[in-house]
Amino acid sequence: MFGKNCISSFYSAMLLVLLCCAFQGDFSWAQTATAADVHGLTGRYQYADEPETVLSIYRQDGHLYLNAERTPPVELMQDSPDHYSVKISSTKYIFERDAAGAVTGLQLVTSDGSNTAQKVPGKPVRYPFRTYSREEVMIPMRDGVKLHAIVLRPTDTHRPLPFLMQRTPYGVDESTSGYIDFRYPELARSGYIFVMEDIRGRYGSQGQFVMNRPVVHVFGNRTDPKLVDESTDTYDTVAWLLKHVPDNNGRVGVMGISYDGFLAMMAGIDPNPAVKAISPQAPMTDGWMGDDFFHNGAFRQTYGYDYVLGMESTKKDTFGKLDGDAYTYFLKAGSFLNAAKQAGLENLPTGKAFLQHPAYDGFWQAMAVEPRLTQVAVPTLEVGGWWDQEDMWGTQAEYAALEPHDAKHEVFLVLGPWNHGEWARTTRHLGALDFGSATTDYYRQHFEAPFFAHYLKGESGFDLENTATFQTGSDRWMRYPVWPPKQGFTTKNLYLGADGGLGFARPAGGDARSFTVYVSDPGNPVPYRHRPIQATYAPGSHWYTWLVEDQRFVTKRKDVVTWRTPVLDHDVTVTGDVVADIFASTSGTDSDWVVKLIDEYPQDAEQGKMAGHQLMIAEEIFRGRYRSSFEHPAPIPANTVEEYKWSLHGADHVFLKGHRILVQVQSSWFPLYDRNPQTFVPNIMTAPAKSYKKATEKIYWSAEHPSHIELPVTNVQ
Ligand code: PG9
Repeated sequence: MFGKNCISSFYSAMLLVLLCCAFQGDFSWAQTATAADVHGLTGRYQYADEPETVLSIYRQDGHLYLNAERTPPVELMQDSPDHYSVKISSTKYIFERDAAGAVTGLQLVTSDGSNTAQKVPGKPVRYPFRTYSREEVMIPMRDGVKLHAIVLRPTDTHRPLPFLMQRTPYGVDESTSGYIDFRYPELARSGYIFVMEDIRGRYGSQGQFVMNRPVVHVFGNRTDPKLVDESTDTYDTVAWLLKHVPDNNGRVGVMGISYDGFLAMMAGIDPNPAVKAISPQAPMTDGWMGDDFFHNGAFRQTYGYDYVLGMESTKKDTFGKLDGDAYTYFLKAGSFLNAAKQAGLENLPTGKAFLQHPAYDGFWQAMAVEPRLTQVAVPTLEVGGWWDQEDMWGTQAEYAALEPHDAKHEVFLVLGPWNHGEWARTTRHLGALDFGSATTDYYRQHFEAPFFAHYLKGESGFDLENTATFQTGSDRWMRYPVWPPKQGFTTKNLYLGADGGLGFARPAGGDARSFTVYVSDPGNPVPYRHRPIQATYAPGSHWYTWLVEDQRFVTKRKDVVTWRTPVLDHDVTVTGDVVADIFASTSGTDSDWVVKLIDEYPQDAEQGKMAGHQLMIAEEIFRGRYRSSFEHPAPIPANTVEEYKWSLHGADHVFLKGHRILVQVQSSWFPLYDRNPQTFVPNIMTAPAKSYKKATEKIYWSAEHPSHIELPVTNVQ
């Protein structure tokens, strides 16, 4: 989920706290600082590690104000010399001084911790902000159900403006003037009528919520009130807005991240003709194949559990259940059925679906979006992150489905070094990684804002021809005519070999001795991130950065096997889809296979906190029972070598000279993924305790069964 509950970076949290305090009116409870008090306080303050975030303190009419690029002015009230606060929030603002009394920094203290921005030379910046009028409306759909929406119009112009709409299951009440300035700084400055709508059955909207509601209407049929879906609800909303909101220019853009990204794509399927641009960002696209709920058939147990309880227990979000370590909780529960029963999840619609539809049957197929993408109806900007912990699949899958139909050249793709939705924030970091500049701001300023300005207002300045990626390792923006790029790239096989070696030479040995063996024990599964594992969206949860976590926390386990190249004597650039092609046997009759392609940083001090870091570049799980068919699982013949081939997703990464490339294989990723009992049972969700058995796993690297990773490379001979 991307939204109010998941602001992960300290800076964003700070700014959000500030935002909540802006425009609250009466500050009479605290004192106003005098001119003498504020001497030396005004100016600019910058965080050393996030220099793009500048706090500006200025004085006006005897009052002291703070503002930042995303934070409309908020008055600072003096509590004591150098100690300030704002109304409502408990955040404290403490000015720091050196021995001579000169102000050196501004410390912000929240319940999450504190951080100091250093005072830097320069006059305070007065960022421009619009204010918006705010109207709540109930919009009738074709079946009579009314959807709740908030319409925010800039108050400084009556010029006809386009609509920019976001539809969401996460509630729109927080959509105030200040929120728009905070959340969409570039778009807010550009000028749109923002519309935020609660989807059917959520928050202020009437009707029944259906998780990822499948498309059911007959294309082109505008009237049948029985056949409603998110596409028809968007169509009807747009028709109403055009008629009822004055001073609009007749054009509508729809954007959103994740669930809202799924909804943005729905706006482009059999669209209202006024929809002129959509941007599905990390869109949930196929919840079984590779997005939120399953990956290649392996069930995302903690995510499914937390998300469905959070979304289907009530009409409003109730995230953050489950105290303690999720690893212990799910291990103790045994099967998912037991865990679901403990929480009452087995009676919620999607909880029931998990239990009754473990395979890729009609239930999940009806929800999948790609089969609907058989034409490009609207200019589309797809956006995704290399380390998206929730919907990595959706962006790349939607682009792949749309691109072959892009005769008019209206499908665009941007992929960057981000977790789920991070591009909406201002940061140059992800976990311990530092990309040297705020790639998020670059994306919004160079791609997102110009895209909408071009298609909704006819402005020039959108110069993205096809696709752009932020290439990690080299840390630079690249542009390609198509993703994955074809020209200049060759797919090379990176073979697993003897003694944990990894290289581009095909192995020559026989099966009898050319394998690596480990025991996978469902009683002691491999954790997917370091423990304790908090509930997905709980405060302080490490969910947001687990894909960039240093893999050394599991490398020494006997059930995680590693292959390594020698230290690279030149850069190796991987650009495109990374595919695992693994030959393996199991002593059981079912098994999971996890393959991780890792960049191992050198162990030298120059690397700072990245020294020795094992960074996953591409990684994915495959549930063995689905090797021949996702619809009809079948047991694996015990102790027989089988081939498993699956995508680890796209990457654009330079393994730098001095680094090593690693491949790790393991058979569990717990508790994000439920445990495979390793004995074939018809439904793993209800697997009896006795079916969970240790298995001896063999990964082959022989001439006949040469396990390898397909790498699209540019600079390997
Ligand atoms: N990843 C979330 C989600 C989307 C669609 C279905 C289920 C979950 C989200 O961030 O909205």
